[in-house]
Amino acid sequence: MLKNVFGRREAEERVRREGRLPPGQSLTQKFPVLHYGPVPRFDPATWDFRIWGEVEEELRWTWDEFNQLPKTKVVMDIHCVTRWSKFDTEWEGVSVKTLVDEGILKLKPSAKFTVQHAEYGYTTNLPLEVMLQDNFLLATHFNGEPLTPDHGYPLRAVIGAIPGREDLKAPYFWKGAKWIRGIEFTATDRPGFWEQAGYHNDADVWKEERFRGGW
Ligand SMILES: Nc1nc2c(c(=O)[nH]1)N[C@H]1C(S)=C(S)[C@@H](COP(=O)(O)O)O[C@H]1N2
Ligand SMILES: [Mo]
Repeated sequence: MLKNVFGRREAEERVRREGRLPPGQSLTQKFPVLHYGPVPRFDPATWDFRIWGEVEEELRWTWDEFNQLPKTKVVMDIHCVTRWSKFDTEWEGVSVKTLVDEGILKLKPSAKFTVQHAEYGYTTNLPLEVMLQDNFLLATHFNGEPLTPDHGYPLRAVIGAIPGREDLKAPYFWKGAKWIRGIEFTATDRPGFWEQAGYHNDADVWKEERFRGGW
């Protein structure tokens, strides 16, 4: 693998040259684990995924049903606000855009924003148009393997940057909830867990929108 052939610094120089290293970030070849609170236990008998809010009909899937939805693979670069970035990460899962395009999810015209709801009450918000981008996925697999418990098993949202797709908004990685259990579509914007704690609402990695205010 590349990471064994090149050292961290060389790999970082390469992505910098390629214009893929956002300001203030540094490349990691590890996969840091970052979250608030404990790692939840997964019980397939009681787990469900719910969609509600500004939708024509509410949806609820069991774990079996969720796994029958159309699957998509996306390769992207992920950027944590604590300054690590991980490149060429491969995710497989369900694209919200695909659900809309295939008529599985019917949004009301009043749906303008989204709130991801995860275990233990973690939430994070995104404008609808960002969740419908190609760089947002409800992922079950990372690099070909099911997620590990500490990275969000059985299901997590991921958002990152797709190289060459400067047309897509690329927020920091906290905008992807691990252990996600549902999505609420809303008419007005509702700040999530970190957003209420002072993190920037838009969180654009290229504009370095880390925190609200001047700190
Ligand atoms: N449920 C939940 N999801 C979360 C968080 C959290 O605290 N709780 N932290 C976010 C942050 S800040 C980051 S950087 C990523 C980290 O994902 P990782 O642990 O797989 O690297 O998860 C995000 N999703
Ligand atoms: Mo983060």
